[in-house]
Amino acid sequence: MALTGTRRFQNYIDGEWVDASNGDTFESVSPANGETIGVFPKSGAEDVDRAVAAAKAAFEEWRLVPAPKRGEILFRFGQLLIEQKDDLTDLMTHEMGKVKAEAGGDVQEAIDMAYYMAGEGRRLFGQTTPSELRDKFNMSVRMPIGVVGAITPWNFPIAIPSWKMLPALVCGNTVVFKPATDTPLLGERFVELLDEAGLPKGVVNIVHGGGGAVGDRLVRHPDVPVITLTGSRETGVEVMRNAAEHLKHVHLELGGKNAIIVLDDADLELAVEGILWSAFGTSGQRCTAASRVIVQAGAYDALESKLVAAAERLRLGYGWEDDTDVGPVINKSALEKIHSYTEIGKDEGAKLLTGGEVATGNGLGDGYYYRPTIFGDVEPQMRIAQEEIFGPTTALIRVRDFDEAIRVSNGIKYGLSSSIFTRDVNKAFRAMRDLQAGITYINAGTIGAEVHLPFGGTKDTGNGHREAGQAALDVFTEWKSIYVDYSGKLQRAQIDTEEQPSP
Ligand code: UN1
Repeated sequence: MALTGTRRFQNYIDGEWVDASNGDTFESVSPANGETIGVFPKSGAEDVDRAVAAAKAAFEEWRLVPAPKRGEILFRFGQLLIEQKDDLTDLMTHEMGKVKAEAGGDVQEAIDMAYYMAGEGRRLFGQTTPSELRDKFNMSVRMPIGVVGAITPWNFPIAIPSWKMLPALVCGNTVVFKPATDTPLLGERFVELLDEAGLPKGVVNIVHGGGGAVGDRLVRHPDVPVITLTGSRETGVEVMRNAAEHLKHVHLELGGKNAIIVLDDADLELAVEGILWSAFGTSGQRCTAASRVIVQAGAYDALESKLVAAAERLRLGYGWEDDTDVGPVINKSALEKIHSYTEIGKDEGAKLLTGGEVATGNGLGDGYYYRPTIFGDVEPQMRIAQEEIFGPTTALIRVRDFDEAIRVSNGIKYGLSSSIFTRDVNKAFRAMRDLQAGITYINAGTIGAEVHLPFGGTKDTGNGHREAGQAALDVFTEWKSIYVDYSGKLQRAQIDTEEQPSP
C-alpha cells in the first residue's frame, strides 16, 4: 500500500474540503506496527455547527429529489466501492488492523448495503387502506426527517457507516458524519466516494474529531433531529440523556456478551470452527463476538481440548499478510483493558487454559497484539462472563442441560447475538423462541449478519430500534397518514359512518 504517512486530511463541509477552524490536528496510527496513516482535523463545536447548517440547507432540495434517483446515486456508490475494494481492504488492514479476508468482508457489507438501499429507492412502501367512509382514500407515507448525526465505531469502519448513512440518504435525509478517531482515513474515503457517486453538496458532511467535542455537539445540536450511534453502553446512555432536551430520535447499537451454546449432541468439529471464528475473528472486536461458550457437561471435556488446541494454532500477525489468522487490537488502552480482564478472571478463580498475555515476538511488539485467550470452569456470574471485554477472550461455562444453557445464555444485561449447536430440531426451535437476543444462529457462530435483515439487540444492547433491513427505514423516516376526502361534503370519522347491524 502507498502509505499516506503525514499527509494532512480535512473535513468535508458543504462540498468543500476544509481544516478545523481551530487548526488543531490528530494522527491516525496503525495498531499493527505504529506507522502513521495520516493527520486529521481535531474539530470543535464551530465545525459541527457549520456542517449542520450546510446539511440543513441541503435537506430542502435533497428531500425533493425522487427517491429512485437518490437510489441511483447509491447504486453508483456501490459500483465505486467494488472498484476500490482492494485498496480499501488493504487500507483497513493498516488503519484498523483486521485481517485481509475480514477487511474485504467489511467493504463487501457496504457494497451489499449500497445495492440494497439503491433498490429501496423504488420501494419505500407505505400502506393504502380502506376508509370507514365513502368517497375517501387513506394512505400512509414515509417522510424524511432532516439532518442525521451518524457517530460510528472503528471496528467496522466501512460497513457501519454504510448501515447508517445509506438508508438515511435514500429516505431523503442529509448527514453529518463523525467517524471514530481510530479510523478517520477510512471514514474520509467513504465520503470521497459518496461525493464521486454524485451526491449534491451539503448532503453528506464529515467532521473529524473526538466524541467530547464533535460527537457531543452533534448530539445536543437543535438542528439534528436524528442521532444514530454504535458504541459502548456508557456512551449510549449519555447520548440518550443529552438528546432528550430536543426529544430527538435516538438509535443506539451498543454492547453484547454473546454466547454459543454447545449441546451434547452437537457436531463438535463444526462447533469448534464456529467458536474460533466468532471468538477470535476481528480479534474479538465485534459487538457480535462470542465471549461466552456454554457447554453441556457431556461435551465439555472434548470441546475444551479441541478448542484450546485450535486456538493455539492461530497465527498472530499483520492483517495484510496472507497467512495471518488474528490481527492486532485497536490501541494501547484496548490492550490494557483486555489484559486487565485476564487478571480479573484469574482472581475470580477461572482457569486460564491458553493465552492471557500480550504477544511480542516477530516484530509484533510494535503493535498491539493479544494472544487468543480461553478461560475454563467459568461461573456465569463472574465478571469475565458478564462484562463486554471486546478482545480475543472467551469463557467456557459448563451446564447440565438445555434449560440451564438457555438460562445462562439469557443471564446477562445485553441481548445482541446468540447461537446453539445441536442436531435436535425441537431444541433448536425452543432456542429460537427462548433466547433473549436480537439475533439467533442455529449451527453457526454468533457473527455474520447479512444486510437485508434487521440488526440489533434486546435489553441493554440498544433502545428497541434496529439497523439494516427494512427496520432501518423506521429509524430514518417518520410516518405520515393522509386522508383524501373526495365526497365534496363534510364527513365526520367515527360519527357519519354507515349503520352497524344491531347487536
Ligand atoms: C459489529 O460488531 O458492530 O454480524 C457489527 C457481524 C457483522 C457485523 C458486526 N456482519 O458480525
